[in-house]
Amino acid sequence: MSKIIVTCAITGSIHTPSMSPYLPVTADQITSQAVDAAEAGAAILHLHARDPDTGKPSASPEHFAAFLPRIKQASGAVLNISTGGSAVMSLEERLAPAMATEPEMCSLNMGTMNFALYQAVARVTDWKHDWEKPFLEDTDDLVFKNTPRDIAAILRQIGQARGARFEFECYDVGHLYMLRHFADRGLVEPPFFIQFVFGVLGGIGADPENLIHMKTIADKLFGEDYLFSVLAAGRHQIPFTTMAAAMGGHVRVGLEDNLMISRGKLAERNADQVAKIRRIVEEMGRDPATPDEVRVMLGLKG
Ligand code: KMH
Ligand code: ZN
Repeated sequence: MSKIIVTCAITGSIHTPSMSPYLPVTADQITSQAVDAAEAGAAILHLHARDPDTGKPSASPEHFAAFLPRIKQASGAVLNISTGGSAVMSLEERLAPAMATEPEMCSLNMGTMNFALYQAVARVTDWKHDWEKPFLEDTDDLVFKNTPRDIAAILRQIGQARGARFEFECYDVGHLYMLRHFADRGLVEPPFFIQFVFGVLGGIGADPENLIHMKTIADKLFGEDYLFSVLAAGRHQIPFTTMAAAMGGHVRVGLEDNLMISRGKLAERNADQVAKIRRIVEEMGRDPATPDEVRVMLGLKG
């Protein structure tokens, strides 16, 4: 079977410090966890920043600059800068980190949606920082805004103008049609690296039938012109990435998507989740692609 692309999403903007003492928030923590994840087999590192004092998700280019060059130099991995940021940030804020650098790769969220975080909040009783509880409790009315105009702006400003390629985050079947629309308009060229996202409340649920359906429709819309990867929230992470690997797809793990390493046990490092999925996929006869192999597979500028 072909090489498998392992992405690791190091910290994200959903989980908060009270949920896990292992969630990296400072530049040193993000750097060391990212470099370890790359050593464990992740070829792509999906990156968000945090305010180092409070752990709050940050779109400050300075916070990104405190770790991006260090990770690049120490790992050689493909660095993928989030343009999703956090659902409470404006589009301008979300794009600032990618606009401040020359990213090889960025995420691009393919539709507007609800983004409720009930599961993430359920476990926490004691809050370390003042911002966490209101941030999480507000999600009943949270709209993650990614209109066609927003998507076109990202494709033009980050893709066409800066040469970045994308991890197209598709949280539902409709998002695949949105990507097809922009490909038809000529704003983006294949090969498309499509991240199927399962288990976010507001997007498609984590049921195996939905993975089959997402792939069936993606095959119909993109034929040979795409690669799919899978991420799933929380406890669905390893079952869904395992299914993706068995179907010839690619995988994303990391503390952005799931804080645990096994039932009831927090992951102490992102690298532990990478090592776990690596063991599974290697048993299936799939070898992790190196960063340079990924650059060829996805047509990155390098
Ligand atoms: N938080 C994930 C469900 C982004 O950074 O652009 C999707 C994500 C979004 O990684
Ligand atoms: Zn992200």
